[in-house]
Amino acid sequence: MALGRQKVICAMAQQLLTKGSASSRLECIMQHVSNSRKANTSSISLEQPKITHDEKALAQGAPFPPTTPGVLRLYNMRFCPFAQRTKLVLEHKKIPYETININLKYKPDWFVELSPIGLVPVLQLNDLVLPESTATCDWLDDMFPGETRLTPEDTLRRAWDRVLLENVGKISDVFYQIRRNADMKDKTLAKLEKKLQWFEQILSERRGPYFGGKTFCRDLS
Ligand SMILES: N[C@@H](CCC(=O)N[C@@H](CS)C(=O)NCC(=O)O)C(=O)O
Repeated sequence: MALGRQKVICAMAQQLLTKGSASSRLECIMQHVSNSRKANTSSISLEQPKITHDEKALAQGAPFPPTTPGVLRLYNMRFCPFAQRTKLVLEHKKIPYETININLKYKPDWFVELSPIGLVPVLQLNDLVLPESTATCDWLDDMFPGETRLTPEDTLRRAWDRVLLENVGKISDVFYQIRRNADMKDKTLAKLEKKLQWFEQILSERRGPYFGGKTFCRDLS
């Protein structure tokens, strides 16, 4: 959680440097951080929300869909692999939530205002707004641990999972790098192979069918 929150604060700080007056952005960041401290499991409604994943994406000009107190909301884009991380965790933990699909080419103004880094996924619960897929997954995992826990209790193991996620989780970048610069193909593939060998070695030391070893754990998608 600490790491997740740190990421959010860093992302917000980055935003602070690039947009708006420093003092008003700082106020906004402090508000986000203080709101995230207030949220807890009991503030989430367990009723099935009415707005589902199949709704049309909202674009510029679309009115803001009013929130319902206690209803967890996911701002999503249907083909966004990052938002799918958050969705997978929500589904795995059977947490009721509503989905607002966003047209990312023509974002509604209210989404730009609401989202600290301008990207999906974003989770919203009452006054809490949380961006960044990994931060949302960490937060959900901390809020709803129990049998559906996805990250290890062991803090060092958890830290190592983060190392793997940050390094090997970005494998898709390689395909884009090769597409952008075909001359670098051999060098890029050699780097990828080295990384995969390192990953394989760690996985074999974990002796389990899953990334988490013997138990199911968040994957690297
Ligand atoms: N690091 C972010 C990446 C999220 C991201 O890149 N989302 C894309 C959609 S897949 C987005 O919102 N793009 C809109 C834009 O770039 O303006 C995360 O893991 O949540």
